[in-house]
Amino acid sequence: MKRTPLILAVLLILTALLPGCRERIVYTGLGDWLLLTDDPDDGAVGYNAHYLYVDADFSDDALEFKVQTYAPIPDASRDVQFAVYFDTDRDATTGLSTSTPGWGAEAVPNDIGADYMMFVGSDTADGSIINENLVFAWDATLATPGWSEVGQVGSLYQATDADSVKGSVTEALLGIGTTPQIDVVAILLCDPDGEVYYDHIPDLNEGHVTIDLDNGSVVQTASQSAGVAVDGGSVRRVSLITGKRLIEEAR
Ligand SMILES: [Ca+2]
Ligand SMILES: [Ca+2]
Ligand SMILES: [Ca+2]
Repeated sequence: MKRTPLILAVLLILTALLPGCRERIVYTGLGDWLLLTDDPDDGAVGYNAHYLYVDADFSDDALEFKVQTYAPIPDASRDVQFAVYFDTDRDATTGLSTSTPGWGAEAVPNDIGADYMMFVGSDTADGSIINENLVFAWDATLATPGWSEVGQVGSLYQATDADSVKGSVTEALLGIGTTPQIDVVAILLCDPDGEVYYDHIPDLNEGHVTIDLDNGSVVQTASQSAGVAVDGGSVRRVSLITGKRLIEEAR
């Protein structure tokens, strides 16, 4: 039978004729990535965020995230902190938000109320390395509501002189269960020991991305067309874990 090439040709043509049925999927080899946000080159630091992806395989329990930068990061384990925030109940009044007392806009995930956070990197609060590559849940029952560790980040990728950083979190750890949709914002803290630049993805005040876990698709609520909104720069140094100011008072 010689029908196979014909069928393949028809499938190829159909694929080409049916654009826009899904969000753009970028093929990078073995794993396929679903583009969440195209972030402007808005940083004072060369390697600020460009693309935020989630892995396109929604059949398993793991959500893997990748941030791709405009230039290579010298040493990703030291030079960036990659935090992905999850509003799993899609309620901006629960979790870390702009209304949380004592947290500056630099370290708050835009318009969502983040109930969980995946943190890739090391917190450099108090001058020592703590809180490496952990998953946190927001605990409103604490005397001062804050992040409480619930597990570890998987599939870590923190190379030297590479233009991406990756980590994964299980849906079970996020307590997602049968929740069909979650809202997501990421912050890439660039050069925490040097210039310090908080790159919000999407940009500050430009909303969030919704991931539909049932359909394996994403909805961007942010408008990227209004020009570059410059994120909070290095005015203050605030820990992404504690919301507290870092050592700037030392001088
Ligand atoms: Ca950026
Ligand atoms: Ca929430
Ligand atoms: Ca940004």
